[in-house]
Amino acid sequence: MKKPGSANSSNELRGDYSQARADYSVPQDHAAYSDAEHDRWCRLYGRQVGLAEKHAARAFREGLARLDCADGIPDFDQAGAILTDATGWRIVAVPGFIPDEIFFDHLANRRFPVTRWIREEHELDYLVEPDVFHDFFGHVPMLLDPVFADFMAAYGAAGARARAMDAVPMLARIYWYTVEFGLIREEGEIRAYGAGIVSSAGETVFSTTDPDVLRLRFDPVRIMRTAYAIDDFQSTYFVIDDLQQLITGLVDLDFGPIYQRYRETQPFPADRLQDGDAPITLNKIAEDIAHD
Ligand code: HBI
Ligand code: FE
Repeated sequence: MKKPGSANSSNELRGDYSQARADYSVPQDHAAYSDAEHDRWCRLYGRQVGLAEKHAARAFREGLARLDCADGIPDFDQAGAILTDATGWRIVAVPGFIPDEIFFDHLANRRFPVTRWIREEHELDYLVEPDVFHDFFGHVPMLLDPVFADFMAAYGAAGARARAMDAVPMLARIYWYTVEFGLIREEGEIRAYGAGIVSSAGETVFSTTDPDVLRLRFDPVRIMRTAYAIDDFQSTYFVIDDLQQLITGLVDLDFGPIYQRYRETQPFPADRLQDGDAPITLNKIAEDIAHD
């Protein structure tokens, strides 16, 4: 996926923006996908669903199962009806990365923009921009969870203030370290709920099992002050105790004073501890279970 908040002239982007409406939505044109494209989806799906069984959060696995989309690139209207039934969200097709203010507005109104095109055969393991596999497989299952669905809408609604205060990069780090690369403690294990993780084979295993990567307790201010890499596995992940923490930790937080205080400061590099950090180790989690 693309770095949130990054400047982009549309000619660098690979989707077809020529037919897009003012809100950047386009028809999905489901009938236009080739057999080869559906087949590519099926192979990506098959690989990731197996890894998700082991390493993804329960909400993700349950949402994915309900979407019933193993057999080809999903029809957004059909799958969207399941989503709307669950949490009132809708899917809108987009050509790819869209401007911040349009993206925020869609989320605030419970519309999730899903890129319509699928990656090429040589990109099965990695691509920089979001495609339909990342956007749909990665993001839509979590939107079937009512708590997560509310959090995402609140995130979108927070966009206007971040823009007015010139602090979009700080808000974008929240998205990055939760929606894209979030980890959760569940049944004594570290599991993934972030779309950037669950749509990547390598990072699903790395983020949940690497003994050395930094895993920090969820801390909104620490997150807003932490830089991130868009072209490699993350070197720090933030771990929530349950999805409700996204509401109690973020939706009830007054971001204005935090933006004011830190928006001019240099973010922390992602690959090292800061004073006061208490990293979570996999051993520590195993010990906690032993003592439960
Ligand atoms: N557009 N299609 C798409 N997908 C994104 O994840 C996305 C975007 N535009 C802006 C954006 N993300 C970020 O800037 C915000 O999360 C801050
Ligand atoms: Fe994404």
